[in-house]
Amino acid sequence: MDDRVHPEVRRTATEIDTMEIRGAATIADAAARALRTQATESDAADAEAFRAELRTAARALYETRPTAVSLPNALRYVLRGMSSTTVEGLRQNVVESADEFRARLERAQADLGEVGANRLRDGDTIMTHCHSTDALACVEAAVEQGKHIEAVVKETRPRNQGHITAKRLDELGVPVTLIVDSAARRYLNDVDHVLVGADAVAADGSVVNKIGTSGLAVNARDRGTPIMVAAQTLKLHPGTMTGHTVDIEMRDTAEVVDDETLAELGNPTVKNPAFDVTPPRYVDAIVTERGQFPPESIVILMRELFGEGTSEPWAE
Ligand code: RUB
Repeated sequence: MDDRVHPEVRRTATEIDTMEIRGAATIADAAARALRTQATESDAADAEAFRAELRTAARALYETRPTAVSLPNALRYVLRGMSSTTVEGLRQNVVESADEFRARLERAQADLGEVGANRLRDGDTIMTHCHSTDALACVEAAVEQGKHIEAVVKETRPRNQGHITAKRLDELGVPVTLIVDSAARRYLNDVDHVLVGADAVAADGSVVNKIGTSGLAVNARDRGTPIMVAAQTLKLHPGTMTGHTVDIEMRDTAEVVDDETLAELGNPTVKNPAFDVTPPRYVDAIVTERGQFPPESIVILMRELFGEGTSEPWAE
């Protein structure tokens, strides 16, 4: 890594890569915080060197994981704030835009939670997949409204993020039933909503989320269970408006099976995609801080937010 990249930024990049920092919103928040540190600690000699240093740090963060669009959206937001012509001015710009970004993220999640909570009735049971802070914000708001909510939580192999969800729901006082992923269809008759988050939402309303979401959505549609996606506008993917597709991360096969077992099995090929794409026809509502949208009309919100598209965060 370029030695202008501050150790704190390196550490954040490593933690995103190894998934100690994970989940689209949390990754975006950590990236904004890291750029802030890069700015406050920079000893760049002039404004041009400062800008170059920040762009280099942003690229190091960007190159960690490819799917969550909240990451480039965060980097773009912070870098766009750089308008001054002096180092001190630029430093101030980055600090302000990073702080503003992080505050907006927190507020958006709380606002989205209120919108999502309105879809949940007292006594409802939800089914979750993976761990999404946006999805949990909806449950938290519903609980705060005095509604009794229960949850069926899919463990979410191979990394079992469902365990984090189970713990958080327990902290909210929500009774949890934990199931293996392949038991989801059996329990779909017992639930009122499937509630998941998103790493990216494309212009056609497709939802990119943890692998297994699309199969869950197809099964839920078959059973007539509504599918609600909690995704603050930070998850909207501007590039998809101009035809770009979302890159699906392939992770280390050691997450699926260890080397010893693999050898015992005769070394089969192992694939470990981290995310999949749920077509819009399987999604009932995308819940954002700007209200809820049928997936097919999310592009209207995207045009309003991004115009007709954006370039790489460091190219502006
Ligand atoms: C996390 C995941 C989450 C989204 C949304 O995958 O798919 O559903 O990122 O999370 P991973 P949030 O564990 O591989 O990062 O709502 O917190 O942004």
